[in-house]
Amino acid sequence: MKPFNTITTLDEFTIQQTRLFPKATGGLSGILRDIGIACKLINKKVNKAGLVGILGARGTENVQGEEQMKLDVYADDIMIRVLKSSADCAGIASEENDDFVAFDDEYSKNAKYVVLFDPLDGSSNIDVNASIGTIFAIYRRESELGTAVQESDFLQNGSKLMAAGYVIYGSSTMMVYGTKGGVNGFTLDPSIGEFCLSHPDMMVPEDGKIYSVNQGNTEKYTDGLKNYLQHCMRNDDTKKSYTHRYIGSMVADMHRTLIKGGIFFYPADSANENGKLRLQYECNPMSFLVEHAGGLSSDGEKSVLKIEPTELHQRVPIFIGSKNMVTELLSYL
Ligand code: P6P
Repeated sequence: MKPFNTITTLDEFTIQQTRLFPKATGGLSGILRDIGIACKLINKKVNKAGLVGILGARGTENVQGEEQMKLDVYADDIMIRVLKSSADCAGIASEENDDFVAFDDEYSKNAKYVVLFDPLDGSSNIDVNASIGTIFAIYRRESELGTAVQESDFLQNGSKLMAAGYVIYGSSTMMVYGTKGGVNGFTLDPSIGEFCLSHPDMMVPEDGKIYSVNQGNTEKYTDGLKNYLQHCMRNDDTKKSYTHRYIGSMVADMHRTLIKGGIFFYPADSANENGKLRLQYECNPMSFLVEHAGGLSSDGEKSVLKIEPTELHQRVPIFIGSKNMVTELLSYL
């Protein structure tokens, strides 16, 4: 039995996990370590953005037509540079880049994994100091080892994910990642520069009372969704009372949902027929985490993980969180 004050770092944990799978080669541990390094570098900049003149807009737009913040591009650049020098990543796709990036050196072409990421999600919150985060999704490549990765490597459905997670830059900096073996949380200890296991075996509470949605869009919702929101806001002794919480940063809203339970949703509406959030580097990684922590995700009809991707930056509606709350909402659709 380890003494109570023994810490388990992210590296120790991923290597312990590797030992559980005899055929594992440690490639996944390597990628998670590299993502941890990249996010520690991003964290350094995020924590003092106001001091180093890196706040604010960059005067450019990304493929989504969204204004790029200086920190968005910095985070994207760090993720690409660290993963390009990783022994285990053959290529990446990112919210900030129109197309995927195949790493073309011989070493990378023989790597087994590809990584998709949103380097700094919620970046519109940077200037107001609200929590933001990096979201990542790790797939085993399907194309032949030794060749450059193909677009098909990045269009695999969510049930094929090997691992997925996020780093939240909040009151503390935490990495939460999941594999089919479960979901675990690691808090960055700045005194040793290590992510240390702080939330082992995370499970989404089966029920909750927090609903998280941008209610400003209500008029554009279907009648079913409007009725659900009326249900949430109705306060009488025939039902539990609900609380509305919406940070406007998916990582922050999802981190709260994972820990406290509740439901987060960004539905389609009359202006956005597929909703706003991207399937491959926002909805799939979060759905993978939540479903492996005992929760539910849906696009309104089926698990988000069952959606067959057709484009790198496609958007999908998402309803995700505590099993009972997602089931209740879906009954209104
Ligand atoms: P809205 C941030 O821009 C983001 O991509 C997610 O992090 C967040 O959940 C959503 O958009 C917020 O969108 O339309 O409510 O501002």
